[in-house]
Amino acid sequence: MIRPQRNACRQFADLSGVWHVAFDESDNADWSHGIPTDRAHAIAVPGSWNEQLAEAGFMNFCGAGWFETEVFLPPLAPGRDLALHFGSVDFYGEVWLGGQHIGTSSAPMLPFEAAIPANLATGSRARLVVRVDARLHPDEATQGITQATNAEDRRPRDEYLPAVRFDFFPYGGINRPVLLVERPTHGLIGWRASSDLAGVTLAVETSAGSAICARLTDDAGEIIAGATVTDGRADLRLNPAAPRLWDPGSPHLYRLDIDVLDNDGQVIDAASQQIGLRTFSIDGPRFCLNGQPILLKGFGKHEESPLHGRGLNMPQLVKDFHLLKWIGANSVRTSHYPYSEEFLDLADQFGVLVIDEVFSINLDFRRTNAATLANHKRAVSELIARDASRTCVIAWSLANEPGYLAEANYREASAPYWRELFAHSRACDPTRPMTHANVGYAGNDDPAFLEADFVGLNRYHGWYSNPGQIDAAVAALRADLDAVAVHGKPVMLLEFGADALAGQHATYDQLFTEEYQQRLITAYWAEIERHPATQGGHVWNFADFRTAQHGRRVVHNLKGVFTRTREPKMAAWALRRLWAGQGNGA
Ligand code: BDP
Repeated sequence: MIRPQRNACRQFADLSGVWHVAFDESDNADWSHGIPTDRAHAIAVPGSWNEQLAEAGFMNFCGAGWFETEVFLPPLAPGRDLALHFGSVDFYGEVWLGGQHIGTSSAPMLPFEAAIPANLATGSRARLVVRVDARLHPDEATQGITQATNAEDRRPRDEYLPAVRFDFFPYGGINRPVLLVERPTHGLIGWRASSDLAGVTLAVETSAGSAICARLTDDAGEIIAGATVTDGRADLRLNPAAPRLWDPGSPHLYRLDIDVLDNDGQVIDAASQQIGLRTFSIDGPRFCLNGQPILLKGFGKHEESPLHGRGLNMPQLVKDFHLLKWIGANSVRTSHYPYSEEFLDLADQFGVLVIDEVFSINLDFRRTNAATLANHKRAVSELIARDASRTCVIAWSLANEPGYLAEANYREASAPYWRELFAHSRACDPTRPMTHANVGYAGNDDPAFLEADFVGLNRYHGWYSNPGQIDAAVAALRADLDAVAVHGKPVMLLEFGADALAGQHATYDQLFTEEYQQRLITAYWAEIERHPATQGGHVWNFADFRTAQHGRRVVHNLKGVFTRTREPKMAAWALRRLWAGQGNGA
């Protein structure tokens, strides 16, 4: 799937705006020909329905919402196609145009397309209906649960509303833009671009044309390479004379243009992307960027904001990248799902390294089956297909906190699963390191560590254990780091932190105060810098975020160092000092 582009060969129209939605509470409606007007609510797309339609009673609705709008379909010239591109419909989407079923989503939280049949492209308006289902399937890589299965499993978390397997709100909606795409019927199928310190290697797939011409351009000029298409493929290499590298301090980007030419040298298809020259590697126990050791400093985040829910919020996204730079972070994990392509654009431009995470949270190995593994592989394949040519993406995280329920059979059930999943992922991208985020309950002997290129740990000593006891927390952290260092692989602390209610203070170590959050993060950071195996730390979380309703949360998870509206807590100032190398954060 090629990201929608605007150039001489490809066009798109953005269908963002106010649509209508009707909710099917009985779960048996067929409104594919149009939603009932007496049940329709105005809704902004992209955007989640929960906060937008809270007053209408849908804050906690976790079921099917039928969205509708009208779209103008231009008349099509011969050799041209129309399709609808959905950035993400959470979690599943079915699409009808003029009453015809034209598409179904694939892996949740990733793009999918629906081809528009030629008989509809007549230069007229058509009704577009999208059924959005906010319930995850039980055999998804993040397994869906209901209040009923929660109770059957005697889970500690059967008190969540809506029922979820994770600690964030299950927003429903069309959360990323919907684009009407016009493009050549035959042309580019896709490409894989990777860089090193000397230039760019490009592999292009096309269903038409006889040659590929690629250009790498920056303000210093342009270099051009050409190759003949053989069996639908062409391989190219572009080496600028004086290569300028990409890194967090100087994220220099080139523009890569790819043209498909016919026998007469006419351009019949074209696309482009931004790309930087960099390497990321593991050298013994170290991470290296462009051959130099690098300590990863940053955060786990979420895609969410007041009112928008998980809907793409560009002003907030831009603000977040300015805040990442302000605080001195160099990296982010896309906890716990693939983020928007707009996020990755900014990460490339601001020089933020990304650990790109597959949507798989708290995998319960009492309930995995062949379909779970197949869906997990599909989620990996589709994420890598979307993001493999991205400069900012340095590693893949294949799951967050599997074995969270400390299942008795976790080790034996998960070992073959991890072997197969990691092997599949490496076949999809042999160039980037892979990891997963381990939870303490799964143990320091998690079988996934054997498959991973670096060890990822989430640890909450000083919060869920040793509350209010920073010295004991750091001692427990050190014991964990020592235990996993035996693998001889770099170790990355992918989550640590403490909730703090902005404005809550104390002179002693008290949970939920800004002082305690700051002191705990500062003490962890000293241990991260001190421990020889540890190559980075990501604070949980960048900003406070909404969770499902639960006795442990006061509306939000408050582990953000920024509030949900992005005001800094004391810990944000402390990290800014620490990450700029200005003292101990106190
Ligand atoms: C970790 C999860 C994360 C939670 C965090 C917490 O990976 O999603 O939000 O704990 O409890 O276990 O704050």
